[in-house]
Amino acid sequence: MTTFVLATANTHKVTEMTAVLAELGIEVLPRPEDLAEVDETQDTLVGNALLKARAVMGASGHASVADDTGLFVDALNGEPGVFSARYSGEGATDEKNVAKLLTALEMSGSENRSAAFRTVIAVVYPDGREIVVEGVLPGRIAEIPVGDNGFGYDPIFIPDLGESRTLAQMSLAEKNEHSHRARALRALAATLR
Ligand code: ITT
Repeated sequence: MTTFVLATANTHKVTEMTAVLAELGIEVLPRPEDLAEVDETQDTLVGNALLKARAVMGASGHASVADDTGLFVDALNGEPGVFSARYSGEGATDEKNVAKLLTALEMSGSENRSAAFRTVIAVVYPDGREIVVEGVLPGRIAEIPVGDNGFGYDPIFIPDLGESRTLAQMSLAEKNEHSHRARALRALAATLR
C-alpha cells in the first residue's frame, strides 16, 4: 500500500485528505508534531505545495504529500489566490478573510461573482522524485456566508454543480465527492497508477 506523510497543519484539510486518500487506497501518516509551520514564501500554489512537501519529507525521511489551495475571484483579478490564507493581514481568521472578500467584491462594482478554488497537490519522495497535480472547482461567490460545515471560504462559495448550496451547506462526503482537493487527489492517484 502507498503511504505518504501529510504535510498540512490544517486539521480540516487533514480530515478531507485522509478520507479521500483512503478511498483511493492511499494511507497517510500524521505530520511530524515538532516541525514548525513552513513559511509559504512562494507566489504560486505549485511553489508553496512543493516547499511544504519538501520540508516534511526532509523532517520525516518519508514520501510526503502537501496541499496548497487558493480561491481565485475573477472580478478581483484572481485575488485572494495564492494569498488566500493571509488575505485579511496579520491575525487573519476565516471570518475576517470572508468579510474582506465580500467587501472587496462589493467595492469592485462588478456583478461578476464567478470564482474557482484551485488545489495543487505535491508529492516529494526521498530519492528526489516530485509529482505535482491540480484540481479545480469552478463556482461563484455568495452574497452572504451560509452554512456551518467545512472551513475557510466554504460559506461563500457556491460550486457550479447545478444547485445553489454553498460548500459549507454540504456534508463532508458531498464536499469530498466534488471538491478541488478531491479532484487533485484523484489526479494524483491516476498519476501513481
Ligand atoms: P497548510 O498550509 O498547513 O496545508 P493552510 O490553511 O495554510 O494549511 P492554504 O495555504 O492552502 O492552507 O490555505 C489557503 C486559504 O484558503 C486558507 O485561508 C484556507 O482556509 C482556505 N482554504 C483552503 N482550502 C479550502 C477549502 O477547501 N474550502 C474553503 N477554504 C479553503
